[in-house]
Amino acid sequence: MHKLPVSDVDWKVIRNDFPILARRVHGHPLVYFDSAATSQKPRQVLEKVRHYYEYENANVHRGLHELSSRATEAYESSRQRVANYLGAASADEIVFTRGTTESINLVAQAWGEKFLREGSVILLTEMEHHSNLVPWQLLAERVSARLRFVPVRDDGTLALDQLSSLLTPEVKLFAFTHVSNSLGTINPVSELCQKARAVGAITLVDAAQSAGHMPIDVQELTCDFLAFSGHKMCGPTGIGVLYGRGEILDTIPPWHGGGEMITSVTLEKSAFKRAPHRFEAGTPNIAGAIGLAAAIDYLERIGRPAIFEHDVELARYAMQRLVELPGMRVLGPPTERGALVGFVMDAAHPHDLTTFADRYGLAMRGGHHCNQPLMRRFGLPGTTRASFYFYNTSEEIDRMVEILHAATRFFS
Ligand code: 7TS
Repeated sequence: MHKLPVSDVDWKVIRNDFPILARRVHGHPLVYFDSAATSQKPRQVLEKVRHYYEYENANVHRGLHELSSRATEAYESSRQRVANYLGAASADEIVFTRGTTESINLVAQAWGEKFLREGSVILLTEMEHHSNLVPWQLLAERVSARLRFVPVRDDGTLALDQLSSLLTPEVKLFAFTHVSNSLGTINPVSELCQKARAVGAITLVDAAQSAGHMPIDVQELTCDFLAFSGHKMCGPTGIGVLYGRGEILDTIPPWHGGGEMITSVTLEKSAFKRAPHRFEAGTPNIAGAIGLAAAIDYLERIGRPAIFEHDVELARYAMQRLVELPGMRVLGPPTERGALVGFVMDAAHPHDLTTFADRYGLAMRGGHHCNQPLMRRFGLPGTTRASFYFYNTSEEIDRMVEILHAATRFFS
């Protein structure tokens, strides 16, 4: 597929692929700065899903008829598409799930209950989204394992100097986010995976905020598991991925029981398919998988290096403009960050600020962003977060700053 050279991407033209961005909200042009929650969807993805339902819809792996074969082929080639996107060794390493949350719960339940025992340690970080915290708390409770956390420094980066004392041989799993959804911090995945491997720990990377934003190669990163959601990368909601390294995935017992995941069933017991099908009980989200593959095609046509470059530039410009505002505190590292900025202003509570901005068509998120322990770590009730994607522009950041100036005047 033709890839545009990094500097030649015409972002203003690409924006036209997103019909929703032409909307007005409360009488103002929409400025959508909430892509970390969910991204908008380009026409190409919407059309692909519609085409599937109009011309190819049937259940997969079941009927011996033309449409069923076509649906099966489309579903399985989407799996291959995801494998290529992640640099996985085989499509068998790709499990379709409902999203990041379900992917992590699969590992916590199916892998965790088989391999963790009383006294095992699960290492996490203080910056994890609740999706990469609560499933481990539940698991720890069930198997009497312990949780341990890599602290976050004041600048929003991980206290990596403490890693050697935290990564002891009792650590069986190290699960951490690639990009923080509140701070924008980009963690050094490859380094963390290597250090974990040195003590025999399995690694899980939460790529919810990175999979659609930057190149990812699971073999280069050397992670064992990696989880992400389609809806944050131009794909539909309700579809996500768990990548699991082949040797490990094959050792995990089934999770949900039902149709599609068995080889034979008697009234007393069943035998199960190999990974990944053993983890996909019941009718899967066929249209979702096809939509996700279309989203990947779309992102790959632009090119992830170009998308990342644009992200970095928007984040840099936002940081530069935001500090002009009185009583402004921006969280997270000053450089090397993902496409989002979380901030607090003396003038108003994050909820009030976000509600004020909404009246002017500016969509941001205010609150704890499913990061309650992290907010507590910074002594904050929450933040206002502006999160960007390649369809956003520096003019929209100017508009945000204008609205925040108006909010400062209004609240004081
Ligand atoms: N992990 C991270 C780092 C996330 O940012 C999110 C969602 C999830 C996991 C969960 O993804 P899901 O698709 O399974 O829900 N983050 C956000 C957010 O920042 N605002 O809304 C959802």
